[in-house]
Amino acid sequence: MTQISTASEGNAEFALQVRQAIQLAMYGTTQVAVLLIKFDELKHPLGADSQTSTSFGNAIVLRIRNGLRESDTVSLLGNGQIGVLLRLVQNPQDINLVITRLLTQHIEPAQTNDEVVALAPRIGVGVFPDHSETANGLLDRARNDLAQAIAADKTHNVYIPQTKGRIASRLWMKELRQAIVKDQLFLTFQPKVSLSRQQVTGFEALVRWQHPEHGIIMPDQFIPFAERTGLIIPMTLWVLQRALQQCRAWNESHLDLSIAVNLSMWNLEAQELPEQIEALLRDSGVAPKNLELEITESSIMNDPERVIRTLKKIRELGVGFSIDDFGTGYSSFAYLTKLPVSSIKIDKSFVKNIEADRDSSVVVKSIIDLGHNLGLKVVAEGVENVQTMELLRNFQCDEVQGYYLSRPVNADMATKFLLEYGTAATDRQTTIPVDRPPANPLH
Ligand code: G
Ligand code: G
Ligand code: MN
Repeated sequence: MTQISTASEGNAEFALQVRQAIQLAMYGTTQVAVLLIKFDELKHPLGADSQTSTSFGNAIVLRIRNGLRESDTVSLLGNGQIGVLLRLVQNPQDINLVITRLLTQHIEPAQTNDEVVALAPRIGVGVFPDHSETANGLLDRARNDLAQAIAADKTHNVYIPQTKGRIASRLWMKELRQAIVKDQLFLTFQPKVSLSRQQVTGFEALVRWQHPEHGIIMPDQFIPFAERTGLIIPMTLWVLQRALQQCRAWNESHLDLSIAVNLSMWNLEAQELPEQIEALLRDSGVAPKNLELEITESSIMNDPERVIRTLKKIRELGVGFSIDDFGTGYSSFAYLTKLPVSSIKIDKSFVKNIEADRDSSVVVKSIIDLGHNLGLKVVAEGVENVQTMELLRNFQCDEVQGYYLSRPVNADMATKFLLEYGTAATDRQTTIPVDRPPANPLH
């Protein structure tokens, strides 16, 4: 798809392609980079308005193109410049890699019709969304960057990606912000059931987005984005508030239940979190012991000392913590004993296979024993059939969660499920049938 245009039409054509690339990236999470390359020694041949200079320029364009991906574009522009458009940049560091490759690959002499010219490229860079969100903005930025590099007698300025909070997609950002304000988010609830007491001990709140055009969007599709943009903070507060409100309703009906809410790394790094949780608990009237916060191993690792301080403050309020997706993160065995957690949730990737796969079952059994030896409650997630549940019971697992019991469902269905199975306060010791799956409220 790499295209080559003549210098005269190159500028307009290139700008158009940059514009189209930005429009696409607006809805995605990739970046777009514009590189402007100027070859010092080529001023004359490329600048001259002649057949020779154009074919010479085209030869260089072809050479550059060989080092790029199919989706990238190389154009011969005016002023002895070559434009490179990188459309689908997944990793910000790739931009510097491409620049380095261009500099090392194209520095050797090139042969024109009558002379050998040493190539000394300079490169300027403009990146969406870091530097601008318009094609002209990116081109201006790349031109300025190039001029600066030339003035400083450097080959290029190193592109420094904006780290946290980099806005990858303005449209999503705007829509997601509105989703919170316009109440397009809603919660589903998935029960956790105690194997020894055969009662519902609590629900995990899982957020969904009812998008006006795209329908229901699952969290996998917007949480990573919310995390990148910082929107995860107001979103989590919203989830906490609604989850507590629902928990309060259940508690008022004398159902002694806890509610679990997932936190992300960003939440844990915010200093205000303990106060905010304290305020939300106070406003909702839910007993702190009935709130459980799920955190992952990897969300702790960025700044463990600080996160542990935050966790301890929240723990002092009486709120419980569990480690979610246990076994998939960077191992934090060193921290496991230092964290104020009360339970671990074994990741569903291990649980799913325990009847078929001996390795998985050994891992699951070992995690259960490890948890118990540390005085922790152990929950298995992703329980999809009765065999798995019975095996977990043999392994002395404390609680189970998964499609076999119930998918995440709305509050009314969750309440129905509760009344069917009983909780600590209802005193209805209904047993979970072993011969057939429980009625799935979704079907
Ligand atoms: O609900 P399930 O469908 O698809 O969730 C997918 C992922 O999204 C899980 O890893 C889950 O922990 C996460 N998730 C769901 N709801 C929330 C939420 O309210 N906050 C955060 N941070 N993650 C959530
Ligand atoms: O990361 P976390 O554990 O918070 O994610 C919970 C996710 O697991 C949600 O997406 C939820 O829909 C999903 N889930 C819950 N029970 C099951 C199950 O039995 N099987 C599978 N495959 N996914 C499940
Ligand atoms: Mn979870």
